[in-house]
Amino acid sequence: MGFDLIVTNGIIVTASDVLSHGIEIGIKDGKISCLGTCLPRESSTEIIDAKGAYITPGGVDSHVHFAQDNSPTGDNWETGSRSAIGGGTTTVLAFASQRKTEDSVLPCVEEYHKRAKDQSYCDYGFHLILTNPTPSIMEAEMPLLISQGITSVKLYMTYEPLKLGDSQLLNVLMSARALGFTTMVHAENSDIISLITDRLEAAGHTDPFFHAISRPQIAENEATYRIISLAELTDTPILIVHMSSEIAMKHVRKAQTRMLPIHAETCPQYLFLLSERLKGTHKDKFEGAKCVCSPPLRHDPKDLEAMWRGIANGTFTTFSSDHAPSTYDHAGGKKLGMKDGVMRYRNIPNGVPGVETRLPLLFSFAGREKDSKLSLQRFVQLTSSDPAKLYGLEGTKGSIAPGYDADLVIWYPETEMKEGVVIEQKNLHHGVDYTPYEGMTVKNWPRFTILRGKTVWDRENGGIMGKMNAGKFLQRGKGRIVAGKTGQEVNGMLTGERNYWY
Ligand code: DUC
Ligand code: ZN
Ligand code: ZN
Repeated sequence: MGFDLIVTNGIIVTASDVLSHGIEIGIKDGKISCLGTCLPRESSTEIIDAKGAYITPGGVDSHVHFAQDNSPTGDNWETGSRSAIGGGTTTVLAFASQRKTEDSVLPCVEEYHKRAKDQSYCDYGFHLILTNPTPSIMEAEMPLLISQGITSVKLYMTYEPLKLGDSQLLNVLMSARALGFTTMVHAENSDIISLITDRLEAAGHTDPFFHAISRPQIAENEATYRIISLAELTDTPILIVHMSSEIAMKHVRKAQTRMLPIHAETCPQYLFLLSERLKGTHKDKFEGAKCVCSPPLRHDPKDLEAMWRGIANGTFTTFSSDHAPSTYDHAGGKKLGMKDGVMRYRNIPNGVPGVETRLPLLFSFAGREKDSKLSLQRFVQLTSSDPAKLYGLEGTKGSIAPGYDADLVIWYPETEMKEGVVIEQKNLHHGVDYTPYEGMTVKNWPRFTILRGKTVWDRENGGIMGKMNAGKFLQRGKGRIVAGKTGQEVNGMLTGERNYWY
């Protein structure tokens, strides 16, 4: 039994360990078959020398938007997934988005499958965005989707075409508890945002900077507390996506201390970018549109520091890109927010690209040095192993261990990366025409990305090596709770009180 590939001379990092230098990875039929020393070679065995560098599991980006109807100028599956592998991500979880007018989700799921089929460079799955959770969808269609490997939903508390009211949220949470799907929530208070937006508009404050003014931290704070309360009441695990504010994050931390199964995600933009970026440049004030995303970029470096604390101390379970691509210089992209020379932030499509830069940005701050912001193991947890567990990919994705898919990132040894890498749009592989991280230096970049034992990214020899149809749809199992557990009593209720009605 020979190996197809042996990766030698590296330092393997998993969610729990940094192994000794030189443990080899033996790969057969796309899977890791063993870790060991002096693995037997055959003439047909390919050898990759990691040159003493770190090897981490292929990235699992559990929050990307590709080929969605509401961002037609950004990435399709070809460009989005190509960008993923160029930055070390081997699995993406994207969205199939139900329209409010649809009373079945099956056609929309089928449509999103079609968009991705044979178009992806990396493995992929779908979350379902539920905007009209009718009883028949929840009772008949959700079990079917779960059996087909779509085991998570995203709910919105804001955005008119997407948002659910509290009673709808409660009903979906109760279904989630009964059926075992994972629930992601976009938590911002819709009415606060609408009120401020209308008043800003009336006062003529419509340029991109006012996007941040229209969605203050208190809107995230209130919605976060509310959804945690609804999840506590219904005893349902949730993950609050793209968190940006310390005041909101503290509710998560407090819930976790009580062992409630409340998870949270943050994204690169909330660790690195501030609202001043929304002011654009001298040359082009509208350029601030490039950084319009929701929740918005916050004002103070202390806000970034707070998110870094959540990264390091375990409050966040996942670190995703929320890659939400809209071309800047396109009438149907970010320029929708500019009409007859007037800037109107409320018409700017929300989102920033980031699927390719996610891993290098965070890896730059991971390490064993005193001033590292997070450990290497924590890097793996956040970017790969914990999203895999939460979204039903445990045992297949997110670790370097026998039986797992051979998805790897091989970084550069520090000796070959003294100057780091400057992030430049011209070197990225997405379909968008900018990166918000232009000019930033990261310490390292994936030298190789390996997907199921095949090299799909070789930075020095041709770059993208994978094929557009190499990525396969991942039929996911039910996710597992990573933080806390179900079965906790509700604050202020009698023991077992919920049993009267639940
Ligand atoms: N916010 C979202 O909720 N979705 C996509 C992009 C964004 O900024
Ligand atoms: Zn969102
Ligand atoms: Zn999103």
